[in-house]
Amino acid sequence: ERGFDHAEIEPRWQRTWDEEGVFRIPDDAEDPEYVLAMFPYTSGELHMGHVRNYTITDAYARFERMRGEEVLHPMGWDSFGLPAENAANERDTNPRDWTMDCIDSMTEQFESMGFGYDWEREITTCEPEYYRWNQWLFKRFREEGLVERQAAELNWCPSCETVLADEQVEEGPGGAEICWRCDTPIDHREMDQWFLTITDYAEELLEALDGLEGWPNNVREMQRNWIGRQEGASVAFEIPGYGDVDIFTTRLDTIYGATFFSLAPGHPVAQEIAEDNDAVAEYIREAEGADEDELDVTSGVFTGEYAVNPATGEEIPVYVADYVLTDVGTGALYAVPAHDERDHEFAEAHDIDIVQVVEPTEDTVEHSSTSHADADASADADADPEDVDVQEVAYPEDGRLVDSGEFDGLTSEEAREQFVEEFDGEHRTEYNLRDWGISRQRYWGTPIPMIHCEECGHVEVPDEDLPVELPEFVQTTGNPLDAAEEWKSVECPSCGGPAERETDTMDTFVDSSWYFLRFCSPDLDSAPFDAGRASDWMPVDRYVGGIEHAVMHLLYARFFTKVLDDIDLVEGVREPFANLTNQGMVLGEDGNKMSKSGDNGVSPTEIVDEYGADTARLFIMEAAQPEKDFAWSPEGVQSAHQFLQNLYGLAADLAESDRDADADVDDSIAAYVDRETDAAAARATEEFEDFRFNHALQAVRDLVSLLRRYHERPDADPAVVERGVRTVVKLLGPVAPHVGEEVWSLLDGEGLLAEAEWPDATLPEDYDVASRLVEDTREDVRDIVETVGIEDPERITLAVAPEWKTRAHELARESDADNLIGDLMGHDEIRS
Ligand code: ANZ
Ligand code: ZN
Repeated sequence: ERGFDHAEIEPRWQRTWDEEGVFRIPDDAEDPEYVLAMFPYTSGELHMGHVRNYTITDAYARFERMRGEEVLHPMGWDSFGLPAENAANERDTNPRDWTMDCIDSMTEQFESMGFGYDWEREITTCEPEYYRWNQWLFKRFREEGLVERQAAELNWCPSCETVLADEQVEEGPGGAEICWRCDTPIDHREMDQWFLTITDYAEELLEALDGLEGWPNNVREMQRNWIGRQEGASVAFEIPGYGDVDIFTTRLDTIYGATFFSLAPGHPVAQEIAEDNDAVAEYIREAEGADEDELDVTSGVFTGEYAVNPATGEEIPVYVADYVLTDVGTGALYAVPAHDERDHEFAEAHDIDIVQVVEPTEDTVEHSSTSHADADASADADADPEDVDVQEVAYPEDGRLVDSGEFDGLTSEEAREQFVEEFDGEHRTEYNLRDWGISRQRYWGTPIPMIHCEECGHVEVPDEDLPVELPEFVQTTGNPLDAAEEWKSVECPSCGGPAERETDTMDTFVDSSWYFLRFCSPDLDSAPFDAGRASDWMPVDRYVGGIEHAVMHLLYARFFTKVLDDIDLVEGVREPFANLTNQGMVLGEDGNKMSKSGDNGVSPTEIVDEYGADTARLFIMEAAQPEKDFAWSPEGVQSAHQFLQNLYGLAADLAESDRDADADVDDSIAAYVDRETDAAAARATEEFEDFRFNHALQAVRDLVSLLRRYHERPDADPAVVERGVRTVVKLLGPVAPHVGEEVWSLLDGEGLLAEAEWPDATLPEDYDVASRLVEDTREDVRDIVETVGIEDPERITLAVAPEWKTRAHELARESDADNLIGDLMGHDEIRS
């Protein structure tokens, strides 16, 4: 058998695809299948994680194209960000040149992998043609009231006299936070920053998660937690001399147990008290400089004031305490040490009374984490309220009210409901989600299109002056934009007087919040994207990328999409990504995360040089289903390579053999092989649709071994073998496209394989029983995974497999389809 020379065939087919425009999608396409991988940060180097990510979308895009779909599969560059600035400083170049070099080398690496992108739609976020639309959108958001200027706490280096991004803060001796540049311990300073008020969309962002059925549950859950809705109430407590102060609570049922009252250091009443109270003033000053991460729950100061509990009429002492956050709820709370762990700790430290007002019931004790509820301990044995000693530890669960005046005996839930009216409160929903601060004090990002004028305040840069382009890069200690005196000084667009440009740039997550829309019309210079086309082409049908983006990028992109729909820039697109897949990690041979710095890294370039892109692609896709991690394996790579060589050998053999030579064909075996071919096609198709490429490839491999064995028989029908191999090549085409084209042309296939028609995927009738079994089993596995919560389906499959086999054999005897099922099961999911 002969082999192919990957170094010769791969570049040749890449050129052909390019010349034939195989991956181009015309603007007048109606509703193409939109397949997208999260675009890469321009680090300059492609790693195996990228290769995996992009192989998945490429294979799927090729699959859909062969099925006759028009496919939009674009690529671009997430090219703003701090690493470019750091690299430029280290190498004495500038961020732009460094970034452009990275893009060049990454483009080359992408092409060498055979990824089929519509390069005419390439977008680069650091180009003014792109980022001007960030600026334009910022203004549209501002018109909608979605941009606010708020104070935010920032890292400040007193020696460099500059704000530091979080990434520029390093850990020094003794865990101190120090400046990355000069090692000076950093301060925190409150400074005004630009915010996008994503909280206005909190409710919709949360609610709509239920409808995102094409998303993994864990990502939806992470977003739910991040948004963090809390149902509660607000009630006013009077602080004589200072008026009514609203609190927010999720536990209104505990109001009779409130023994003190706490204000956040930033609460207006705390500030007011501080005016005549030095101790409080001093405490607030210290709290503001402190690091948020080292929160001390017991830190606080008594103000000398008292708040009136509307339930009891009692006066409880008012503290200013660090654990109360200024921008959460109302920034004020009543504290119930008996039923809240933080309040309990604070009360112990400050010698405050602890009064129990909720008692466990049988039900709650059983489920309570504070009691030792063994699975089989009976409820009544443990339900003794005496077991709960709130003087020792807080009892934070629901239960029945005690010591609550006329309301004793109510359940917590009933009390929460009744007390809202009883104490003149209001139902109130709070979210953990905060507004999105987009100001970054650095150079390599989109300039925020604002101007500060002494006379007029914050003035927008007029649309006709967009883009505000970045000035030349200079190396300085602080933000290079602050040093760009000439760039900074402008005429105020409103009064014509001297004014200064905003020198902050935008968080690069702004760039990635709408880039998927730009792909619809990447060169448009009158709007960020063509509204009609975007409305037709969106949402992205298949989005693939890392789980590390579960919250920020994916939430911001959802937020942008909703706003853009609300301001009629698109129509009827409320969600950007219909289906989402988070690919797992590629681990080193040692099972640790593959990294460049560790010594377990495998460079894609080396693998491509040695074995070719198809081998790498095939190995990666066979190793595991997309969501799962897998370890790099030289044997696996070898095996993938050998498989491709064998396939090529078989095809070369066929191409040379005398096709109508023999008449000694055994028709029944030929019919069997034919049927196997159809079955493999049907099965692979289903698995491709399900994103289970490893299963699809297993079916292909099994078919190839059958064909090879059959081909060696004297009674083989060469036409059947050839039909089989043609089918194999088509099924393999999305994953190993170069070898695919080569074999396709050996067999005189018509046109390019990349544009050939996907094989007919109807399962032969007598395969019904077996295929349903396979389906059922998969359902079982999914059910088990869901219920048990085990993350390793492979192990579960192993566990249920014997049972599956028994059932399969029973059914096989009944249906007389024994050998067919046996064969199908030979390539069951048990392997790996
Ligand atoms: C009284 C109370 C009694 C509360 C009790 C809890 C338990 P979670 O933890 O999600 O339930 N809270 C309100 N505003 C706050 C702020 N600005 N900073 C820090 N904490 C604040 O959050 C809701 C609870 O957090 C609220 O309910 C409030 O304490 C506290 F047995 O009110 B609770
Ligand atoms: Zn002005």
